[in-house]
Amino acid sequence: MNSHVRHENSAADLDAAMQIAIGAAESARGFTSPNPAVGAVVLDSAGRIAGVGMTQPPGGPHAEVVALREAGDAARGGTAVVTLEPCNHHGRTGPCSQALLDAGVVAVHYAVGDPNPEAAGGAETLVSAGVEVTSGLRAQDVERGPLRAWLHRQRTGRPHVTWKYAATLDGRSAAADGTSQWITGPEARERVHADRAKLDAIVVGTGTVLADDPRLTARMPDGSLAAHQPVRVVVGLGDIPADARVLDDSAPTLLLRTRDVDEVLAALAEYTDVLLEGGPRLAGAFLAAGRVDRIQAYLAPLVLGAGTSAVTEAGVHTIGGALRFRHESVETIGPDLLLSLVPAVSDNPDSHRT
Ligand code: AOF
Ligand code: ZN
Repeated sequence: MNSHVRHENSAADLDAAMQIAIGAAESARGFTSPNPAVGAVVLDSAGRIAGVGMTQPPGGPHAEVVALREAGDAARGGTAVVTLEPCNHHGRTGPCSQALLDAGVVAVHYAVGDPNPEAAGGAETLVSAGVEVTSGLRAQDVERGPLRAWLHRQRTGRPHVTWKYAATLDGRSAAADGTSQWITGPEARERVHADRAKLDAIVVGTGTVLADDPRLTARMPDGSLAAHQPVRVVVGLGDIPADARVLDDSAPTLLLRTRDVDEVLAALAEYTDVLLEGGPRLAGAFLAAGRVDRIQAYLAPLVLGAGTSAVTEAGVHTIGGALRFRHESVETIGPDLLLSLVPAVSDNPDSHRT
């Protein structure tokens, strides 16, 4: 290692760099599947930002390599801040651990270890070469944020399922006459479209297609299509009309003639980040099967007093059997609330959940 005294990055500088890396990773979500969306920042030897990178589409360079290229010679004696442990394998690209060593980086701070056994080991390689390595910086933000679905799939082998719905204060997703448009305000709708543009697949039941004729595309505020469109998936035994909007050519569409939740997930095994958008029966089936990994509940300050519930038939018959969730975050979005919830760990031994 260099014997001269080098600039020591403060904890605040590293934290700021990690926040930039997380932002970079977020911007790549939707474009990297099946690879994780990773972000990287390279600081020069004086602690200034010299390069920022994010994972490129499969076959393209990893985040670290993009950031190192931008930094060029400024990486020598510098520091890399990365959301995921640098890979150690010759996959579609060379090992990032080696790229960091070749560039002369002397410190690496990453948030989350790589659970993929093929790619893991980057930290060890770097330490063996005399690089200062730490892990855990903003790990929770990364685990809940850009790497959430990918980590879930690495752990379980299944896509990560978010059930998203909008409902009134009394839990209705449609009025008595079936009308359901504009429960939430324009701010929430914009958020939904921005989130859609980062997904791999959106799932709905045939009933929703018949009732609402949704497009299920990710659109920009001006109505144009976002750069990335998730695959649209329609689940159910019933037919949908040939002129349903979900069958237009703005995004690919998959028709799954089943009602079994695990058959749906098996058919979607190549996807990582999946959104379940309704309707109430499909949501109930996923909830009953314990296959909802996160809920995004948009609560609008309206009362209908009648109309369709957001969920029907979730397999619960008594209060003791209620499916319980805890909130990860609560946001206000215009006039609405967005609750992000995850399954509460159950202490009920009869529960299907663990
Ligand atoms: C990193 N930086 O930006 C990403 C990493 O098929 P490959 O060669 O592209 O490798 C994919 C694996 O590499 C992936 O499963 C994960 O373990 C790691 N992804 N690693 O150092 C990155 N995207
Ligand atoms: Zn890599």
